[in-house]
Amino acid sequence: MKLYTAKLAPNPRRVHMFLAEKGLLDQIERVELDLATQTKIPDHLGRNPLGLVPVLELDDGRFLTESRAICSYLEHMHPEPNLMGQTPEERAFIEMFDRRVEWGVLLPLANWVRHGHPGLGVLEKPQIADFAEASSQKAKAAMVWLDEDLAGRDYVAGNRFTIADITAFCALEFARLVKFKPWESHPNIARWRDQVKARPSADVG
Ligand SMILES: N[C@@H](CCC(=O)N[C@@H](CS)C(=O)NCC(=O)O)C(=O)O
Repeated sequence: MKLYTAKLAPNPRRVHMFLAEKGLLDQIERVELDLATQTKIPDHLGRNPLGLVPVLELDDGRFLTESRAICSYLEHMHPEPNLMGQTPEERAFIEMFDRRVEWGVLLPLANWVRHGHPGLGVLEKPQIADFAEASSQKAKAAMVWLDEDLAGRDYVAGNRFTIADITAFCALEFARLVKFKPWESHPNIARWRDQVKARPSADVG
């Protein structure tokens, strides 16, 4: 298997962190692509017509895209440690929380960064300042419910670390590019982030 991926980008980082938690980081070859020049060319469009990373090339030559689908596949192939739930109920709730932070936290933060950071103008054409501003408002509002959610439990999806923590953590790390540090004003996010940041997988970019 081979992972087409990129440094610093939040979705590839989700998969890197997931692999690190599974102890698989060094077992899968990683091919780093330059997002500015190597994702919208025929070679990569052949792997993913959307021209995005991550893409996992399976041993039979098929290309699996979408971070969560890649993680689901890895979870089935390497069930321990469990990151996506053991029982039908647990799996469903972890998926619910993971999608909640993917759409409610990662999406507005990514749009804020992509439309608001001058360095990402090469990927986002046109960059729309008003959209960056609107996305920043949505992201800030999301921090309120995330902080409230985390008041009642240790991790995003319950009392143990799961894929939902990986998604939320990678989203917040990416937002440091626009100097967004919600842990400075939201105590439950701060406590949760400290716990996640202490894991070795958090250092994998
Ligand atoms: N829904 C996809 C999103 C993938 C995605 O947006 N990847 C970004 C990096 S985080 C990318 O490849 N960007 C390249 C570009 O915008 O040209 C997933 O979960 O994997």
